[in-house]
Amino acid sequence: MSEKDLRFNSLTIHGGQQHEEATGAVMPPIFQTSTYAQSHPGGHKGFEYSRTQNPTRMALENSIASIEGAGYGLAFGSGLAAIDAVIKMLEPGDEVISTNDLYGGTYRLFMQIFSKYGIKFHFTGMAESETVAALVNENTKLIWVETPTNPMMNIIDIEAMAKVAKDAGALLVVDNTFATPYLQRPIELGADIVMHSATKYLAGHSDVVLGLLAVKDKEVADRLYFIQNSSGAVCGPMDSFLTLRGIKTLHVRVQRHCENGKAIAEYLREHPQVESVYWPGFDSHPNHDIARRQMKDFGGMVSFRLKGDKLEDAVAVVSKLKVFTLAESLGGVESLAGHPASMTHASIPVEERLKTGVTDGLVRLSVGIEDVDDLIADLEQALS
Ligand code: P1T
Repeated sequence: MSEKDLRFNSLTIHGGQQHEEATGAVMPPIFQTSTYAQSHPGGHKGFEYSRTQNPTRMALENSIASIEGAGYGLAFGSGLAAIDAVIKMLEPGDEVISTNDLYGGTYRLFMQIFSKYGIKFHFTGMAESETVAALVNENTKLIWVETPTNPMMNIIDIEAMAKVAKDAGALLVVDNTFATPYLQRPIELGADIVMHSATKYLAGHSDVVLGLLAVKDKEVADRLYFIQNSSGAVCGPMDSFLTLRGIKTLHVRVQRHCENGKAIAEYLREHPQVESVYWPGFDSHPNHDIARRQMKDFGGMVSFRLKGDKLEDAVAVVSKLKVFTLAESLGGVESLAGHPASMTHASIPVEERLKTGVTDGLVRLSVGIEDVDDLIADLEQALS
């Protein structure tokens, strides 16, 4: 059976993988080597130096290409390193249109690093594609989408954005960290590049920091391979191995994250201390119909705002949680809680974050795969 006949749950395990030739090892060995012997200059077996290629990293790169339905995969030392490589394809004077609700570190990279080099960033809500189309000009080279967004769970129509990007002659990049390819496959919807903080659901166990790109076309992939090798922000073989191992259970984990996320969102919606809950599965969530169309389910990320919207109340709730850990990050098997305004989104200027709804009383939950009754009991005691 060829790989193209395999369904998603089989691709997470087998996609792009081969048993190791020398021993038949089912998992790729952790090739902990910086370099490779040559019989004469240029006489090598396809590997010269581990910044350029490493067999364990390559197994991971083949896996992400396979599960995203892309032609090519690239792995980096962090999600931000992957984003950094994408923006390095641009030149001074080029412009990017980005969602205004996005991970604070992405915003910081755009505004505090790349703005200095003459790249211009426009930030806008992307609920409607007309808003984005109105910002297009002859310098627009890239459209940056995160969906669902971090932390407001806004849903952006990937197909509609692909059309705007195509009309503009720009590339569409989708940060698929929150959804994962189990829930959403942006390349099939017209994206050129899919980006992941694999630190999150793909690796899935809060033990790795790593970034991935999945790329549709060879021409774009070659430009990115050149940057990956020239700038050198690659991940090591051990982290590549751990991420590859995580991906093999992605489908079962995310299925449970979704079930638990739904139960928690519904519990919070009924809670008297909670003002609003942001979870794309609610009929009332903005662009819920698009989420229903482009995602298989609604994920395990849930944000909520407390009544009164006070900093001290949000801090008290996240500090009282016991099964949920108060921590940055998301997407691991264990449940985490965060306070975006002071943690993950603190690098966004306050007036900007308030515009997107990241107020002081907002709490973000990464719902893990524990017994959901324990998670609800924990929230109950923290909110009481
Ligand atoms: O942390 P790193 O692997 O470099 O990935 C950055 C990143 C990119 N995109 C999204 C949507 C993200 O959520 C992140 C990292 N986010 C967190 C650490 C967080 O707690 O939101």
